[in-house]
Amino acid sequence: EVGKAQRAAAEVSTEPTIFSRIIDRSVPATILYEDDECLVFRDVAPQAPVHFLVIPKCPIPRLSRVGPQDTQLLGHLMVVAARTAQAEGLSDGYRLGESCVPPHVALRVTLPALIPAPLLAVINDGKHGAQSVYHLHLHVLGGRQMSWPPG
Ligand code: DGP
Repeated sequence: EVGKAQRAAAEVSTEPTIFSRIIDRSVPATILYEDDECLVFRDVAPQAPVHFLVIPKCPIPRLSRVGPQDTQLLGHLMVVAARTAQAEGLSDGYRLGESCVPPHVALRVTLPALIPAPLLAVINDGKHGAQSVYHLHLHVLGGRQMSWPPG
């Protein structure tokens, strides 16, 4: 669990994240879909042949900060995730919410005994949830067989 714990960051400020800069186009990303409420773009470190993120344009930092006023928005994010998955050709299914494998997991090839198996999660909330970017996001992964349970 070392890698995941290192990658997870505590929520230290309410400053805009890298995702705000993707929304305003000051950081480039491969954008798959956009509307007034959300943005969909490919993950910079894909963990499957298809791996994209669905984010609200309003900067909700994490799932535990949502309230009743966000009910419609959260439903919209899931509908957009499903429609984008269809557009991406994921007709054999996909996973909504799996998180990433730590970057050093590639070392498992050479040091399998020292490096833990990839740790998977669903929507990451906070430090214990191994969240690394504090702008709420859904992961969508597909194009390969997923395993269960996530770690
Ligand atoms: P999480 O661990 O659930 O907070 O995942 C954050 C994801 O965001 C992670 O899979 C990598 C992705 N990511 C981080 N920075 C960037 C970036 O600058 N561009 C893109 N496209 N994705 C990013």
